[in-house]
Amino acid sequence: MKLSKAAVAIIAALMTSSCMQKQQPKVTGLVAIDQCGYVTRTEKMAFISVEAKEFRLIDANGNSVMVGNVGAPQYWAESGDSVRTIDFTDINAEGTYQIVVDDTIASYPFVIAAHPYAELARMSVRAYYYNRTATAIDAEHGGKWVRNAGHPDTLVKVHSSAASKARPEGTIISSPRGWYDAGDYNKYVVNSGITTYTMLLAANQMKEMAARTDLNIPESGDSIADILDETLYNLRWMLTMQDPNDGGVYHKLTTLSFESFIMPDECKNQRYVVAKGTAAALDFAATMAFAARTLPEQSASLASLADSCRQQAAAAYAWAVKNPNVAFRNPAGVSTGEYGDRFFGDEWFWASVEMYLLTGEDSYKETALANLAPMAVPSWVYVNALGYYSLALSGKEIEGLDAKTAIVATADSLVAEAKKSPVALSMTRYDWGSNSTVANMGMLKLIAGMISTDKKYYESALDDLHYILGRNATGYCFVTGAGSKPCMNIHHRPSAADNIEDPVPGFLCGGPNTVVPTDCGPTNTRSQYPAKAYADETCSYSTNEIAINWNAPLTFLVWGIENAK
Ligand code: 9MR
Ligand code: 9MR
Repeated sequence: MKLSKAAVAIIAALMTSSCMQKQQPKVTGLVAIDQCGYVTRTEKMAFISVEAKEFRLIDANGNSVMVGNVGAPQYWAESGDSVRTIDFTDINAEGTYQIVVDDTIASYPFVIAAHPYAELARMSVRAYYYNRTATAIDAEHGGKWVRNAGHPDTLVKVHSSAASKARPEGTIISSPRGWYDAGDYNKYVVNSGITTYTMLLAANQMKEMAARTDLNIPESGDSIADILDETLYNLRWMLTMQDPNDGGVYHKLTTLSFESFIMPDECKNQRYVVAKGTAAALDFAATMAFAARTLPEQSASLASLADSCRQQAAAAYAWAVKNPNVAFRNPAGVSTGEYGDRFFGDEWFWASVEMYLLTGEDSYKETALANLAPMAVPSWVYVNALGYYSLALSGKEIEGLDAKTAIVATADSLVAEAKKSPVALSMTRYDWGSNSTVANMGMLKLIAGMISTDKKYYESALDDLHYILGRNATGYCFVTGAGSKPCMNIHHRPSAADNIEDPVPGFLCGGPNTVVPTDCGPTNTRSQYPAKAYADETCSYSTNEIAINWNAPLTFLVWGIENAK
């Protein structure tokens, strides 16, 4: 049959009309990618947990640059999903891309670049600036998240639990500065210890990056690296938490109960320093000893601060020797964060290693050896890894304590675990703050890489970062203000009370866990699968709070990745 000219024209018109056009692939979070991008010349993978056969990688103009097969499904026990791998490692040209699966599903756009995380590296430290207590956040440094100065903490009362002869109950002390711990407005020494140390370690291990990274904070432009300036804001507060009369360290500075969701300058409740404790004293001693040893290398102008750190570290350690078993529990009438810990072997180990590295005195070495235990991924409650880090990176040695071998062996077991995982993840247990567990694992691997130079540690740390930035079971990028679908409704009082839609940027949210499934009310709407048990809701303090000790390993991880090339 011969078609008339008119018929041909009609068919041609139909073919280009929308009803005949192939459907545009739908952009969804179903393709789990690192929403902040991938580093050129590294392994690049995305995961998908729905039925899928073929994928294409398209560039910013929509042109296919790669076609490949989606991998076979593998069961991920913690998420309950069968996960398939999309591997586009071969593509290294810098640019913006999308993954299209079976011509129906498209990922969010993402970049491949030599330095995809440069801004994230800044944001993760700038988050601390936003959590400063006694500083007004101005437009020049804070952008739209302007707020008044929060708690001055110059008229803090000594709580009955902390009373001593020299400082009886009700004594007024001044304990200004420091960061708010988290989404609440209190300041806790135990948690500040690991946080401050981790930030100091990042600044110390990556001095050049620290020196060139302008964070746009009030101190920017002075002679000290911005990341260090930011950290010293908290360290200087910590120094005020020691009772100069006996060297003991108060566990926390807090209201009696949590403030409601109001801006910090609206808070009017009395603040107290509460009970001294062994964990606070040892974490304080360790952090200050590290600061005393390393600050002078950073800047001559920090010599006198380092001297105070040295003296106060020794006094805190001496208090702990006299009070070796004072476990902190919230006293009657105090209901804020507890950070309670009954086992101090790891704190003794860390503090003793730091004191030995600072002073060279044998008694510290002996105490460190007496508290030797297999190293574990660090958290606020278990800190022996920090002693291993310091020793391994110090260039010094302690006979009978092979820190380098221990770190590399621990990293090896984490890498082996990730190799077994369908999503290249070392973590199998989802605790409160699980995202920080992932970040601390990544940090540990990077430190192993600093010691051994084997590239596999860097690659595996990169997988940890990919998980945090969106390659996980929830579809969220777990850092506020980053990626295509970041967490929005963090359990963070200023972010909830400031009438600004976007949360304060740069914060790592806690992440999935099944610890308090009812934090948003008795009806459990969270998944039973730990990797999916996450709620981007303000009420979900157990999955969506932020905390200083969670951001610190994120900073180390992102800085370490950015600095590695
Ligand atoms: O807001 C509090 C948060 O900062 C803590 O991490 C969390 C766990 O201690 O507790 C939150 O406060 C909640 C309290 O524990 C129970 N009642 C609801 C509070 C949050 O609105
Ligand atoms: O990070 C802490 C987590 O390990 C505990 O299980 C939890 C409950 O005690 O508390 C977390 O720390 C919170 C602290 O108590 C108060 N400020 C907010 C912290 C993060 O949620």
